[in-house]
Amino acid sequence: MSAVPCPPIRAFIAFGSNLGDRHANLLAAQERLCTSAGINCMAVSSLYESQPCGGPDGQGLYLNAVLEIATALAPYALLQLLQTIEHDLGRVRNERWAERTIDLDLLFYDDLILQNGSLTLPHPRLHERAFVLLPCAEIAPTLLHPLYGRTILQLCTAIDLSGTWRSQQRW
Ligand code: A4P
Ligand code: MG
Repeated sequence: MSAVPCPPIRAFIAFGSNLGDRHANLLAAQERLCTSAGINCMAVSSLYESQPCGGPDGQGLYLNAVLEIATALAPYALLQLLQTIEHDLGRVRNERWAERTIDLDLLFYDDLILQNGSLTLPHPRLHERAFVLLPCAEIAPTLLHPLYGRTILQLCTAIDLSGTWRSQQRW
């Protein structure tokens, strides 16, 4: 039996960077993802600036975005690819929510619901984060959260959106 889903799955990836050249980090991650085997890039949000949420004091602002892909990769293969790209772009894992060159989170993999040590789907904190919901709402406002039964736009109305705003920078 093949582990490769067919037809391709619709998935969403969150990008975040608040260390080094944030814009270059996001661009490089997008370039790597969109040229990877088994991935077609379908839509990308604008870039968003955001106040750091959690983690140590004194961190710089984040640059965030969300990318929609169609993928033939299975969920764990996709997670592994994201982590390889993070590593190649200089991601160092130390304190939780510490500043980072690049964070690539898998938000949704179709409507799959999953929870284990290495992968939770949908991403467990996406529904409470303006820096994820605002860019996601730009490209997929009617996407339904499979656990909460609410669209991305509806989730946006339930949280405080201050602290995240559209960046002047373009891709
Ligand atoms: N993991 C489980 N599920 C997933 C998933 N759906 N996508 C596991 C990606 N990874 C997933 O992640 C820790 C572990 O989560 C991984 O080993 C993976 O197997 P990590 O990237 O090593 O560490 P992290 O990102 O610091 O941890 P965590 O808890 O995932 O952090 P979050 O929730 O991603 O938050 N503030 C602003 N303004 N903008 C941001 O982008 N990001 C974070 C990170 C905090 N504050 C932020 C931002
Ligand atoms: Mg992460």
